[in-house]
Amino acid sequence: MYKKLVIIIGVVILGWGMYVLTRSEAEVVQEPVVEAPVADVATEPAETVVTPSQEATNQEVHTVTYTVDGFSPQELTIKVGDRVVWINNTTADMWPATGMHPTHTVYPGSDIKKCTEADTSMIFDACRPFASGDAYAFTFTEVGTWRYHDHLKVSNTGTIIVTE
Ligand SMILES: [Cu+2]
Repeated sequence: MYKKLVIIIGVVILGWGMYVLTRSEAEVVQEPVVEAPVADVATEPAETVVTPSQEATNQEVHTVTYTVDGFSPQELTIKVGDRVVWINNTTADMWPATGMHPTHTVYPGSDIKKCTEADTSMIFDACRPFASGDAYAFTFTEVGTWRYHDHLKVSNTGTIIVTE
């Protein structure tokens, strides 16, 4: 009789002990999962990650088509940092470049003399003929009204208006 009672009490204590143990274990495991990642991901890294990625995705790419009638649209308003792609839809060659012809020095830093440099990505000048079907692209980093022309057919002009 006494032995049975001891066994029952033992089982009860053991059961309670395991309950407490598993419960506190569950709590210990749950706490970091719920608290730590939510605080970390939602506040700090989210902010530092969003800013550069927003900058990258904020860049819009605009298309100007070069046809027998000239550049279309003739005037295009974009935001600073946007990229413009000129697509040559004529059978002739195309060479978009900033004014004035023939020096191409109006857009800051531009000069047709710099076309011999290895990196011409910062000057608003195609620097060479772009054949039918080819596309020239330029990213505008300067605010202003920038007139350009086809260096191979100067009467064809266009304007890119870059706003803040
Ligand atoms: Cu020119």
